[in-house]
Amino acid sequence: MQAGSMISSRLLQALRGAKSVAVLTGAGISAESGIPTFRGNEGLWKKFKPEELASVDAFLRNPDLVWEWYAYRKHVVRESQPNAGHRALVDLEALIPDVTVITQNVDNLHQRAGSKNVVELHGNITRNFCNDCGARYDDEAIPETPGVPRCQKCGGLIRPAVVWFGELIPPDQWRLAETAARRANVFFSVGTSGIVYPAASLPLLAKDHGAYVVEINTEITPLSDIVDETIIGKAGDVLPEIVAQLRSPKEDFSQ
Ligand code: BV8
Ligand code: ZN
Repeated sequence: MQAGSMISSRLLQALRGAKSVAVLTGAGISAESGIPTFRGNEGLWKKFKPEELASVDAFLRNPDLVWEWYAYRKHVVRESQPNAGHRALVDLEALIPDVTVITQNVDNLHQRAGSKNVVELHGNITRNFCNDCGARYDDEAIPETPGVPRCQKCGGLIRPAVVWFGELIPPDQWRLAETAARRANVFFSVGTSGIVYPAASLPLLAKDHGAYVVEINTEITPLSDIVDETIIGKAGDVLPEIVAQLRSPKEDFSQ
């Protein structure tokens, strides 16, 4: 499909009049950075099921296995770079007064790309804390031991600072996400399968508060039925195209 045609005039019009934009992102926006998605065919969950690894009891049952999985993902994240999709969201901040990125990702790539307002619904893999006393550890401070590292203060298990299944979204982050969704004139859902809640409830919340809701994904998802439009394409292609068309002066059809 010719690139120029994939951005509807309806979306451009909504963006041109927008004071506030919110963008929910999922693993799909980091796929082009080489970070495997969760549920795609090369998905991270392929070998395991989410509850087998990303939950407290999985960690307590087999801390070495869960820690090794996160140590592998930390390595993948460190070796990766933000891509054109992440950078387009930074560019958007210069064109729209208020842009909030609400991410389900834990890979820190929006922050590394330079996005100013990032809401981390599911935490951040580059941070860790002691499961017993809560002491915080950056990756550099983690003792280099085989298997799960132990807290130097109390001997407890150190875990990644991510939100596991069955754990609450940090209340301050959830409040920021809800506020951004409610006030958005345009709400994007980018690279998420729309399966994990409560994150997947945000597009509908935005729509109920009058936002024009647009999904950007390489395939149809459960959210496709409730959004105003779905753009089938890669985030790294579509988002830069939206920014380029927003930057170019409005075609004046009057002549
Ligand atoms: C909660 C952090 C209240 C860790 C993650 C039954 C039992 C127990 C719980 C539940 C249950 N039913 C529902 C629940 C609630 C549960 C849930 O939603 N489960 C789902 C599986 C049904 N949610 C929770 O537990 C949440 N907490 O509800 O608290 C509570 C408290 C106590 C008891 C009950 C409730 C916490 C959820 C957070 C879990 N943590 N991650 C880690 O990363 O290791 S979730 C994990 O999935 C990641 O964060 C990931 O971001 C997220 C969502 O996945 P996606 O990002 O959407 O990625 P996915 O691979 O699925 O899709 C990628 C998409 O991109 C695809 O659509 C693909 O087509 C597209 N794509 C690919 N390439 C591109 C692309 N798009 C554009 N461009 C491309 N290039
Ligand atoms: Zn401790």
